[in-house]
Amino acid sequence: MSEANFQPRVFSGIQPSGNLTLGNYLGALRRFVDMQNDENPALYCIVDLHAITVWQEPDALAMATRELTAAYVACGIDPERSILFNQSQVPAHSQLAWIFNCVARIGWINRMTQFKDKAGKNRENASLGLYAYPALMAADILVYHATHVPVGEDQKQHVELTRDIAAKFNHDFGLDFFPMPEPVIEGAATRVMSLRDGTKKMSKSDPSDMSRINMTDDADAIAQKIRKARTDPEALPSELKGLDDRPEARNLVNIYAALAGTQPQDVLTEYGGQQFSTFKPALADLAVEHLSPIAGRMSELMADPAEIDRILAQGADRAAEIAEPIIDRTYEITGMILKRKS
Ligand code: AQP
Repeated sequence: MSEANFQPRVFSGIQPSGNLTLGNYLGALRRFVDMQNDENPALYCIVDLHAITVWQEPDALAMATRELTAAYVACGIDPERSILFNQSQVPAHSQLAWIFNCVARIGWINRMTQFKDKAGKNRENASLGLYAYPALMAADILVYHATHVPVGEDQKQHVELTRDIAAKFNHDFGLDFFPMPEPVIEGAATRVMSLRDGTKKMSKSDPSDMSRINMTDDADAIAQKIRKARTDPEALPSELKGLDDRPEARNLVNIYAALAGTQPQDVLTEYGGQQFSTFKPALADLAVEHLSPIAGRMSELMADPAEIDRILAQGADRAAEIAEPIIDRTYEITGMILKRKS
C-alpha cells in the first residue's frame, strides 16, 4: 500500500489581494523566514489564482503580486534558499485542484467558515471559485507532497480539509500517495484582530483602512492607527485572566508580545496597571521599529520589477520540477492516459 517516503517539506501561500497587514506578517510571513531549510527548500507561493475568487483589477493584481514578492524578500525570504513563485506560473496547481474537486465532498465544503464569511449574505452571487477555494488550497500543498504548512489560526480548517482530501484519495485508490500535512500555528499572534473590533480578524480586504496596519504604512500612519485603536477605559491588568472579555486589550497585548518576541504575560508584568495612553505609544514605537525597515526594503525592490519577475520565474521553474512528476503520477493513478510526454 505504501508508495512514498515523505520527506519534511514546508509549503505556504499568501494572496496578492491588497495591502499586506500586520496580521499576515505576524501570523505568516515572519514565521516563514524561520522555516527556511537548505536540504529541502521551503515553497512560498503568491496565490494569485486564489485572489481572483473575488474581483481583482488586472493591473492591481499584477502590482500586488510583485509587491507581495518584494514583501517576502524584504522580510527575509531568500529566493535562492527557498522557492518563491506565483501560483499561476505552475499549472500543476490547477490540474490537481480539478482532481480534488472530484474527491472533496460538497458536505465538507459547506462546513468551511471562510466561504460563509467572505460570501456573506450574498451567497448566490459569490463565484464558484470562492466556493471551491479549499480544493485548490489542498492542491497547492499536496502537489509538492508538503508535510508542514505554517499558517495563521484562520487557515487551520483548510489544512484539516486538505488532510481529509489526501486521506480519501489514498483510500479510494488504495495507495499511500499523499502525505497528511500538519498546520504549524505558533506564536503570540496567530490571530491578529481588527483595530476597530477585537472580535474580527485583521484583514487586507476590510473596507476600513483604520482596522489594520499595512506593511507599507509610514511611522505616522502606524502611530495614528494605534492611537485610535478601539480600547476600553480600564488600565491594563497584571495577569492574563484580566484580559478575559477585553478582546481589544488582549489583541494589543498579543501584538506587542509577538513583535517583542516575548509572551503576553511578560507584557502585562511590564505594563500592568498602566493606561493605554502609556501603552499605545510604546506599541507604536515597537511596530515602527519592526515594520519601517521592511517597508524601506520593499520600496527599493519595487523599483526593479524586472528583477522581481525574474525571481518569480526562477521560483516557478524550481516548483514545477517538483510538482510535475507528482501531477503526472496522480493522473496515472486516476487512469488518465498521458502519451504526449515520454
Ligand atoms: N489577522 C491575521 N492574524 C494572523 N494571521 C493571519 N493571516 C491572515 N490574516 C491574519 C495569515 O496570513 C496568511 C495569508 O493569508 P491570505 O492572504 O492567504 O488570506 P487570508 O487569511 O484571507 O488573509 P486576509 O488578510 O484576510 O486576506 P483577504 O482579506 O484577502 O481575505 C495565512 O497564513 C493566514 O492565516
